[in-house]
Amino acid sequence: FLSNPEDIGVVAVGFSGGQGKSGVDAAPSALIESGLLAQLQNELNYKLHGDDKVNAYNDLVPKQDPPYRNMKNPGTVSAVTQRLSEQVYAHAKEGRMVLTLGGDHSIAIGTVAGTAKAIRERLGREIAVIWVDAHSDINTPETSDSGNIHGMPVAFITGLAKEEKPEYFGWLKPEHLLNVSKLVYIGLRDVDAAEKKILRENGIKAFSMFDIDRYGSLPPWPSFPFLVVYGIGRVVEMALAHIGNDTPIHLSFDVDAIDPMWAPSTGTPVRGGLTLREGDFICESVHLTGNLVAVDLVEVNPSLAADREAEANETIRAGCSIVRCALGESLL
Ligand code: B3U
Ligand code: MN
Ligand code: MN
Repeated sequence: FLSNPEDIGVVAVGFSGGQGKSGVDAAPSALIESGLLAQLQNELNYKLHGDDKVNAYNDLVPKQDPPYRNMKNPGTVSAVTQRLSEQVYAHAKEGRMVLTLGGDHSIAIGTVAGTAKAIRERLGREIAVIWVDAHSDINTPETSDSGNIHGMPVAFITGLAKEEKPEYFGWLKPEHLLNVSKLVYIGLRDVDAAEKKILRENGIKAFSMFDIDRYGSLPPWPSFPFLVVYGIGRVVEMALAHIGNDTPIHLSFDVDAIDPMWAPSTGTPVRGGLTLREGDFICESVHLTGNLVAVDLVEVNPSLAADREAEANETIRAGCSIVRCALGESLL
C-alpha cells in the first residue's frame, strides 16, 4: 500500500464556482448526511482524519471577480483550489489516502496538485490520474466555449494551460503537475472538437463509451448466447496497464460518468453512460491495485432533479456506492 491503508483524510468542498449552477455546493453535506462517512468508519473500519465540516471558502471569494482569459470566476476558483491543494497535501504528506467530496470538477485542480506534490516528496514518485467522466475537462481558457473552469481542470494540472499570475492559477508549480502520459480517461462521450484535438496531439490515453462497448465480446460458448462479456473489464485492465504497476493512483470520479438512469442529479447529464455496476467495477479494480492515494467524487447536484427527492437520492446513493467501492467495500 502506498498510503496507510487504514487512514483517510477527508476534505468536504462545498464549492460551485467552476460552473454556473448552484446546488453542487450542497453535495458534501448531502453525502455525509446519508451516512457515507459513518459507514467508512463503522463498517469499513477506516480511521478518518480532518473535520467533517464542509469548507465553503467564503473568506477567499474576492469582492469582484471579472473574467480573465475567458474564464468565469477565475480569481475565486484559483484561490479555492490553491487552499484545497494545501489541505490535500497535508493529508497525503502524512501518508493518508485523501477523500475529497465536491463540489464541481474545477476542484480537481487543487486535489491533483496536492497529491502530486505530496507523493513526489514522500515517495519520490509521480502520480497517475484516472479521470472517470462523460467529459474530458481539458479545455484551455482559449478553447472553452463556456468559460466554465470545471471544463478546464485537466489542462491546468497537466500544464497544457499555462498562466504566470499567481491569483489566476500561477501558483501551480512543476511539483504540482501531472505528466500527460500518466493520465487516463474512462467513460468519455461528450468531448468538444477542440478537446479531441488536444487529446490527439498529446497522445493522451482515453477510453470512451465506444471503447467499453467494443471491447466487450460474445461468449465463446455458442450454447449460451445470452452471456455477453462486458468491455469494462478489459478497459480497466488496459487503463491500469497504461499507467504501470505500482504507480500511485489518484482517482477523480465525476458522477456524470454514470448514466443519468442512476445519477440524474448533475449539472450536465449525458445519456449513454456507464451503468452503476461499471462505475463500481472501475473503483473496485483501482482499489485492488493497492496503489490508490486519493479519490475525488464531484458534480453531484442534489437540487438538479425533475423529481427532487427521488432523483437526488438516487444520485447520492450512486455517489456513496462509488466511494465505498473505491475503498474496498464490496470485495470479499
Ligand atoms: N466541454 C464543455 C462542457 C462540460 C465540461 N464539463 C462539463 N461540462 N461538466 C465545457 O464547458 O467545457
Ligand atoms: Mn468532470
Ligand atoms: Mn463531466
